[in-house]
Amino acid sequence: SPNPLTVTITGAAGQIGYSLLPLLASGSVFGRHQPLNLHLLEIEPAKKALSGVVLELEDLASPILKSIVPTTEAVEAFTNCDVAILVGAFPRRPGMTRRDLLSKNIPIFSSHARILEKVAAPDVAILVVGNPANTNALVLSRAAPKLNPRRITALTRLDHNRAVAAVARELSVSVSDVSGVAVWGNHSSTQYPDVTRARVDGKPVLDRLGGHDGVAGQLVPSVQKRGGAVLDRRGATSAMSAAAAIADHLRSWLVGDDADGKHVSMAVPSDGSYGVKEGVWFSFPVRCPGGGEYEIVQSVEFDEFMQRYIDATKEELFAEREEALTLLD
Ligand code: NAX
Repeated sequence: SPNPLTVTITGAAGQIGYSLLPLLASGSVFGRHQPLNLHLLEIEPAKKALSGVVLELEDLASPILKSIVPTTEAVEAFTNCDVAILVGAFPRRPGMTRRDLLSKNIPIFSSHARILEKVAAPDVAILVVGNPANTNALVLSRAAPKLNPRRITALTRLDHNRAVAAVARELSVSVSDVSGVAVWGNHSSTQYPDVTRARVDGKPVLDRLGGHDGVAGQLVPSVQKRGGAVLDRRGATSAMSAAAAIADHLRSWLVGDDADGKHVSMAVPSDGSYGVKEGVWFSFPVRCPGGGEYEIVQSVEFDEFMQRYIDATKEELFAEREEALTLLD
């Protein structure tokens, strides 16, 4: 069997960690024949809870789990790590602005960055989940200039999956028949879930979705506010669907199951594509050939309708960047 992969999960005793660990242990992310070492990082107050999660992980009796290392020491957690899933973050409390959230998270992500740069495997693949995810990815990259920025991505796959599923529900078709959907920009309320190019069995469906006005009035805001709807009913933020989206993101990016040749959405370092200057992590439609490569889909033609959304989310990301850079100094 292949050499074990070392996968580090930060915030492993949190809600997303609890839903993500069984997906990893069952082999549904890296395959049923890929042995794993799981390194689980938590902070002191969650140490006991983490030890309980470890008991349950042991009870999965997974044949692919070669070792489980629970720890509160980031150096131990990131040593020789091949894949880092950064879920642990300072939570948003009522009354906190995005700037407050950023200032609490900058120390976490810059310290993890410096440790990753020193002790992780040289080509470590990093997925940032903790919010503000796009800007935490930027902070990480600034604090660890030796890490290849293309190996740092942030999660917008949950938003992507929500948009695909919403189109399928709206048209009463199977999710697997829907293509052409993408999420652009920030993982925040300014994100643009583009369903105007959705296709069902390869055919455009914008008319059936109510045209531009229908989409702007209903589908787009319902995807943008979906997290709030879950929070309102469950009394807790999305966790099961977030964990499944992390699994999808890692499988597309690192294993190369590119959803039947459809593109997926991922926040990656901007490279000037679509007029988004370098310097932020921006969600684009990407194609993943496998093995950690991705390519930003280049063929989307913006109309005025779309450009307005893109400008708003771009503006927000560059404003977050400015704040992050001042706080980093
Ligand atoms: P929880 O609060 O349940 O879990 C977070 C865990 O992280 C806690 O157990 C905490 O002890 C731990 N932690 C905090 N600081 C840490 C540090 N410095 N090192 C290691 N561990 C640390 O939150 P959960 O619901 O699991 O969400 C985690 C993060 O994901 C949040 O920032 C949340 O906003 C973000 N999300 C991002 C999504 C995305 O699409 N990018 C969607 C889901 C989720 O909302």
